[in-house]
Amino acid sequence: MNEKKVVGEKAVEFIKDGMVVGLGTGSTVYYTIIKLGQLVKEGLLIQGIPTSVQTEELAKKVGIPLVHFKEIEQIDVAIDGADEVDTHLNLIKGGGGALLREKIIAKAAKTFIVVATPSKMVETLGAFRLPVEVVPFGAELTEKHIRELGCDPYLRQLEGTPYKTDNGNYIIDCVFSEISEAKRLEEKLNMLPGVVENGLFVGMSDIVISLDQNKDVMLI
Ligand code: ABF
Repeated sequence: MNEKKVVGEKAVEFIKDGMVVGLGTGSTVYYTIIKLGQLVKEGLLIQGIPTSVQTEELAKKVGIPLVHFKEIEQIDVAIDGADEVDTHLNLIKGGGGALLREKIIAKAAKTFIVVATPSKMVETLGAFRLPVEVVPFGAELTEKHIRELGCDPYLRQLEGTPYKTDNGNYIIDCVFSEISEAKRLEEKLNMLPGVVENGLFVGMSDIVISLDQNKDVMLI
């Protein structure tokens, strides 16, 4: 069974004619976008707002009409993946490097739906390194401030040079091991000069679509 496909495609049941849809980034929401493209070909009338250049290209390829923020009143539904989902539906996101645009769109959406296979479900966040987007200027100093919050920070590399996000920033992946006070940590990180955003999505998820022990789709 292709768990990502089953979970990703289930999310399209929440999409109706006339909606503005936030399109997430990653290998699970990939299936959501493919399915939406098929439905658009069959007449579904939606407008998409992508959370990354990668998603923008995929949406164009499958024929989902895209719209810019200035042309809309609001985002009806945003659908996205996650790296970890805890029992309070708090998330770690950003493994794919798109966390800033993902968080902007998730926050703006009336409903934020997360598509996550069972391997993403955890008791407590933190086994996955927490991505933090920082401006390149003084990143070495920002990394020191982040370390003082109690983690081992690693500047994300790509082919031997610092990885650059769609926004031209760096990503520092932080080994916290266990994050028990996600809201506090999210706020402390974003207070640091040089930090643009971090991958803790606290209290933002409205629905999580996953699979139960019998591999049946479940909504949390
Ligand atoms: C995206 O989905 C990223 O934030 C995250 O890294 C990625 C992980 O999801 P998947 O396993 O579906 O690729 O939103």
